[in-house]
Amino acid sequence: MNKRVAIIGAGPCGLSQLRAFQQAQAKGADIPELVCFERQSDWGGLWHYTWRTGLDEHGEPVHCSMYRYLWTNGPKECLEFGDYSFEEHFGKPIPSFPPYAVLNNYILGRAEKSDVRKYVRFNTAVRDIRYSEATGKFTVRSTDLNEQADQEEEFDHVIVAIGHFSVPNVPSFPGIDRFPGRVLHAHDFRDALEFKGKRLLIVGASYSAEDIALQNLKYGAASVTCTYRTGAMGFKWPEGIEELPLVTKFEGSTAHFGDGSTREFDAVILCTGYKHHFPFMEESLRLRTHNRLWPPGLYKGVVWMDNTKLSYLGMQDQYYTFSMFDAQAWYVRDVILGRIALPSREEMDKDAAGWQAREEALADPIQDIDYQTAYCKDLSAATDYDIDWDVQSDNFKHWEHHKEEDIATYRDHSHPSPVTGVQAPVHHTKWWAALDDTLETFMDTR
Ligand code: FAD
Ligand code: NA7
Repeated sequence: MNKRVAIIGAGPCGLSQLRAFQQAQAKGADIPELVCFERQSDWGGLWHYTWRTGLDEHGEPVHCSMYRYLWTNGPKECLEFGDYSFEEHFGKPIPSFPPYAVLNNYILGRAEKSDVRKYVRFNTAVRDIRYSEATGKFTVRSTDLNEQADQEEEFDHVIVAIGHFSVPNVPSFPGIDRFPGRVLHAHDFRDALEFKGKRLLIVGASYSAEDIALQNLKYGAASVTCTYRTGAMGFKWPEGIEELPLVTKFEGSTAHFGDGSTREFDAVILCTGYKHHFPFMEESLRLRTHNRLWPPGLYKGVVWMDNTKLSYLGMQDQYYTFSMFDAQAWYVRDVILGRIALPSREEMDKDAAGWQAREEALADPIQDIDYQTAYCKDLSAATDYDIDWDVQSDNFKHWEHHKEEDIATYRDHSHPSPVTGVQAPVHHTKWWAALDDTLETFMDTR
């Protein structure tokens, strides 16, 4: 096959795409030439932790939004790869909620086993992607960051896999410019010990707010106040965490809230989400969406309907992660290999409109989970990707229930693997008491 495919990003989505092609090749298929562009010096995407914030060693924006002491916020059995179990990787069943170092090790384990590193150009940032109607090809301009040398190349297909939790959404509030303590976005949060003994204000009411609030209290913050715009998270919080309506203004270190109350703070963390940001895409190819389960413009949630040689992976709000990325990557692979024939534009629009209408009617997290499960099943039914989505879905529902019961203990539960069927062992230490986030301590190999 003399086609060339550009994959932008070697995070979990990009690695799913490389594995999808490699798996087809191992089964005898002729695959296109693959070039995976990765701006960082190593793979793993967000799971490649760095202490850096702001700009990196090359002056590029730091991609990492991970922080120390991050234990996965959903059961690992909900993100397990269908073709590579945790048990295969670690040689034994492991507990359901590992810290980020363990997850990164697992992600990279499959990538290394499938020998796809040879396709990745590290320290290479994509700057510009344009499509030519005349040639039917994309021109991709990239910069080798070590050499500061630009290169332009042509590709038949482009797959954008750069994630959407890296470019912070940063609102402002009256008086915040004169707040005397530290103000940062979750993207720049690295170590809860910085806030030990401090009175912390957290803006936002979603996953980052929930986890950063809990972990700061766990590591010794004096108090944590979360302030919400639309609705409170409403969990049964441990003593030391409270929720208030949205902050209206700051006067020095005093914050005023929508209900008229005031509090003094030492630091503010904006857990206000991220932007889908594709500055290198020509305008007509650029996905525009907020964080939602059905981003517009994508057939089957991946294929850019205005130009089906372009795909985006992992652009949805995510209950499912790695297994959904796999289902997407397998689908895109089979479109490129000509195994899946795309229907007419009219039919694609109709299919996407149906999913969007269903998304807009969703009323609670359990319905969200059923919706994303149905989406994953729809994708994988078209390819040879295989996993028990019903086990993953049940795990999500139990997890939601455990969170409602007690937000501080949901990580102490265990869940069954959708690949091996084995129930995970209960961890040797309760999450609240587990302060060391290393792989060695988690695996108990010290
Ligand atoms: P990313 O992981 O963001 O990888 C994108 C890659 O693209 C990066 O390596 C980046 O360097 C590269 N890139 C970007 N721009 C360019 C460019 N111009 N040129 C070349 N390369 C480029 N998911 C879970 O399942 N469980 C969790 O517990 C969990 N916790 C999370 C905690 C945080 C703080 C965040 C932010 C996310 C979390 N997630 C979690 C969700 C996360 O989105 C996925 O797990 C996963 O990392 C998404 O993979 P991705 O490949 O789409 O994007
Ligand atoms: P999300 O899930 O996109 O949530 C963003 C939150 O930020 C959400 O609660 C928003 O409130 C809130 N937000 C956004 N803008 C504002 C303003 N202007 N004022 C107040 N609050 C605001 O992002 P997260 O970072 O929590 O999670 C992303 C991923 O990181 C996730 O997959 C995790 O696993 C880790 P709203 O509810 O819309 O009123």
